[in-house]
Amino acid sequence: MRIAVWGGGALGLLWSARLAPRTGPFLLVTRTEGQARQVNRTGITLTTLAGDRRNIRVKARPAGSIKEEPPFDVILVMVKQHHLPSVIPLLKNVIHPETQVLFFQNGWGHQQWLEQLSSCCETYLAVTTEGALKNGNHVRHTGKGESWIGSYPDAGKKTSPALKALLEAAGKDLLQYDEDIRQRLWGKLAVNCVINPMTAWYEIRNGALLNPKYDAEKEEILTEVAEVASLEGISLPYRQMWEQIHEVCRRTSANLSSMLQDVKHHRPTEIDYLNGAIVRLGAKHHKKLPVNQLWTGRIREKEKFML
Ligand code: KPL
Repeated sequence: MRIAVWGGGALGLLWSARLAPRTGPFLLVTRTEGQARQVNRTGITLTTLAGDRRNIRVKARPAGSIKEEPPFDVILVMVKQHHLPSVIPLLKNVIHPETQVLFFQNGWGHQQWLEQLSSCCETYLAVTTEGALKNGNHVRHTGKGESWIGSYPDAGKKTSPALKALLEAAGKDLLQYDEDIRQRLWGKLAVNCVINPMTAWYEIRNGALLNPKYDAEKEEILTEVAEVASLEGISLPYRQMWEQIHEVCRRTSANLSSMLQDVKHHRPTEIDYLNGAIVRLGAKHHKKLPVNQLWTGRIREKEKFML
């Protein structure tokens, strides 16, 4: 089984370090030539949750050099949503009809790419709650989470042998199959729509959101997200989601959310795929969502100021 992780960010490095020793031929596809060179020279350093430091040898190549290749059997796409338009044409060069392509993006909006690709390979949505921080080719596993995949857009598809092999190699601690991945995606979306913009705007760690002074704002965002979810045929029980958001804040209390990290590093954020996407979905149903509109505007302002 030829397997690739596409994307050398925190998640891509974490998964490469954990998967490469468990699978057959493995390749990490990076955006830059410099990162591929460094990974090939020194490997990936992983600091585990327990604090152990390990060095894992992994083969890497820059995306631009992946042209004429034997196709991969499994590809885990771990780039941010806004990089997908440039990655999809490259992916098309290295897949065959049975290639299993797993998309690990945050938020809402990448489904369009899966719908487009699903005629040439087998596509899956992935949802992960793992936390990781990257510094060069060193990745620190900062939060124990879970990762789930489910086929999309063809929800009822049978698991293929290549996917079964991946699930076996990864083991349940790394990856599980979910028949109802849309529900799980919405659950994560709701969590991110509350935690990410609020932590980025106030520049606070996830745990600080447990302070009751933020309750009213969390509640306003969540109410609108649950409303749109219901219009999309997804039930997000309010109490359960409220608990889940607080559970994530507790579990990742010392972490900086990915949006706060983006703001601090002057990178574009994922606001358009989180609260921005909620506003767009609301508009599709002729529903105005002033709170999510407000948070989208706040983060766009912050981006403009920081970029
Ligand atoms: O997924 C996350 C993110 O930062 O994007 C959470 C769950 C908020 C953890 O930081």
